[in-house]
Amino acid sequence: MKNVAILGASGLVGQELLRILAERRFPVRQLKVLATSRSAGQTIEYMGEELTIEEARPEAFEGVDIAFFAASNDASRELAPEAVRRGCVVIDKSSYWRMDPEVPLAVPEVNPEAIRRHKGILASPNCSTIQLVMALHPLKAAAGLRRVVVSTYQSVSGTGKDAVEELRQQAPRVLQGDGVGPGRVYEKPIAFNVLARCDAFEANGYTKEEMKLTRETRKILEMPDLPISATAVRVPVFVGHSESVLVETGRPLSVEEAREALRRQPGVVVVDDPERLEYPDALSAAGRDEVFVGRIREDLSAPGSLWMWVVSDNLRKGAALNAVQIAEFLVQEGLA
Ligand code: 2RA
Repeated sequence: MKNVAILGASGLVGQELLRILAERRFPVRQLKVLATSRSAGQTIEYMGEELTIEEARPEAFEGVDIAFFAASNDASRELAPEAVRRGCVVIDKSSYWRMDPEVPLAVPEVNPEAIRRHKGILASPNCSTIQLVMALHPLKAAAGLRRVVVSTYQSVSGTGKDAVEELRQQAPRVLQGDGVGPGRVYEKPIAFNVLARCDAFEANGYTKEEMKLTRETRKILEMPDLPISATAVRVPVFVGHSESVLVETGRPLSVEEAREALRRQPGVVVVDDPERLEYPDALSAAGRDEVFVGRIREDLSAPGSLWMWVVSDNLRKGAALNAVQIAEFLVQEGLA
């Protein structure tokens, strides 16, 4: 049994963490729910018990075995080392530690060996990266990877609670003919719109989200020079990120070979039957643990390349489930 803490328990991912820990009967002896001072004092329900959110201070991690961080980069920067100093293993959802060479960036079904190298902090990748590498990993094993081009269609829950509320409020106003301007979260209306920006722009014209996909995929697959390029887009969907992926493989891979390789990948479900109009979609993926792959087809413009459509629940496998699976791996291997 483990003493567990969740930093950011009141957020969307924190709430999903509580649900998944209960669903999977993670061996929790004692659970602490922590947050920045703004949420401290609120109560949260876990397994029929009401827990009071404590303010996240270094001493709060005394006696904690595993801490899930689902809060800001600043909180991870300041508190993760303090927690580790107190004997805690930190599984961090924020982006702060992901590219640190001393910190494993882990998807248990893809690079479990990285988890074994942890020195107290482990980083869970960006949601859009996790589903991408879950689909790329089996193709890499089957035929090698030469180049990846990915376009994402990301739900508003990836931005957080306020973004979900913004879409919920804007949609009916648009339907009744009211003009809708920029909201508090997005600089343009999100309802019935498509925004070609996820996170801030970097100097190279790409957004941080697009560069996370590029940098994190290379680290997880241990391919530092993999040619990969991304476009990340926000769409008016509540939960579920979708991705259009073009993969140039090391050797030509037929559609059926690709389907077979994907079917063998734990955590991936192939939904790909054009004759029966079967392909993955966000609404069907919401609430599910798997990464769904379909629309697998040869690229007509470039022999040796394949297209695929990859969909997953960004709050579950994209964040909370991946973090819990890392913790399960740590426990079963005696690493925490
Ligand atoms: C997003 N992947 O969707 C980012 C962070 N969750 O906004």
